Amino acid sequence: MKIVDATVVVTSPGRNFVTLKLTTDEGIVGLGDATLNGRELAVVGYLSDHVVPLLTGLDPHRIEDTWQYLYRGAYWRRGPVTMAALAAVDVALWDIKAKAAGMPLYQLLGGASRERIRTYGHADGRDIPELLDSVRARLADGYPAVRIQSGIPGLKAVYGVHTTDGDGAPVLHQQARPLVEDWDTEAYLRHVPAVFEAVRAEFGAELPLLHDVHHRLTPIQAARLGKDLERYRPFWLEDCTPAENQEALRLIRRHTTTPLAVGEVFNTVHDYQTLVTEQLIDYVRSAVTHFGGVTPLRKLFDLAALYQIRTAVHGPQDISPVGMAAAVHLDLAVHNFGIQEYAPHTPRTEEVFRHAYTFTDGHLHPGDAPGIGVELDEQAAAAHPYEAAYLPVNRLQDGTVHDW
Ligand code: GCO
Ligand code: MG
Repeated sequence: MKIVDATVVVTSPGRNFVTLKLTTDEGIVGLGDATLNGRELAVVGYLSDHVVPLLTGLDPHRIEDTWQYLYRGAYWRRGPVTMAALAAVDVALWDIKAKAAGMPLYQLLGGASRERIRTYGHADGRDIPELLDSVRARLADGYPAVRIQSGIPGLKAVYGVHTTDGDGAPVLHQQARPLVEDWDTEAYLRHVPAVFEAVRAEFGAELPLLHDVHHRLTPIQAARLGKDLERYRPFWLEDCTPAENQEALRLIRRHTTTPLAVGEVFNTVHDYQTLVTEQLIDYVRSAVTHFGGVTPLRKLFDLAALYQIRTAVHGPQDISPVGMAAAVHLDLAVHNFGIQEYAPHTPRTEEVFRHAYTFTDGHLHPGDAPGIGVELDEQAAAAHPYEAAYLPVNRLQDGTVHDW
């Protein structure tokens, strides 16, 4: 079998998605997600100008070899643009291989290790009463675990507290220039324990509660927050510091038993080396789409398994249904699965990407369609052209830029 065509499709049914479509001489089509929120066209350029010309004529069955050829062959390694482009090729090749085998992808990855995939949903509110309503709504949706994010007294806009349009798309992400949010670390550190206190008081001790710090603290601040939250038994504290400084997690780990989750902005196993081998974290959080695909993410998961570290694939709405499908196949197959983040895509997005994966009673299943089980409706995609959109930026109250 040979690849005879490679096309990059950009569509914006509410937010931008970048998809690579590979076609073989046997008429098999494979899809891969290359969406990098806020920097989409950089990946389009990388793919169209530098990768697509190399793909035609290759044997799609040689997934590992193609990955190494594109990764080592570029000489310039790593980075989100490169690894999103590689991920799209890798997932499209797995899609083709599984379709050629007449099997859903999870079968080629070793078969199902469980019946279904436990997820967590997002609850948020501008204040605690609004957050409690949102937790109630997620529980009504069936979610077995909930991430809680709350507005902070005195701050006008913070990460994770979204306003949505009529279609459920987050308004914050539709800005033609980055929206400016504001930040005060002390106000945040004072408020979060009160948020957990209120949610535990309302919903009891058993509900798994997660919280995303979104890279905003110093190591000692993160250590303090981890300690302050221990009595509420969080499921995890996510991205408590900017973890490109992996050594920082040593200090945090010495001070708290609150489980730690890291990795959504990482793109290779090297970014995790200290964190995993020194057992400084409990969950690895990379997305298939930003990590170079199923091939390298599986290797990370196997390394993590040696240290009893579990998986928690990043699953925001800015991963397309193609990237989400690949994640759900991997989740079903690996032994050290932990939890999957999941926020359903909008109806407009689901018209463009029809998927076999299902969400029932708070659990995902990849379905049994051959391949990853996603079809791209190119006509529907063409009706939603690219729109420039940035992620927000964050400033301290004196105007200094802070991590968002
Ligand atoms: C999460 C993430 C996202 C990111 C987003 C950036 O835990 O789901 O933090 O909300 O901010 O994916 O594009
Ligand atoms: Mg996060």
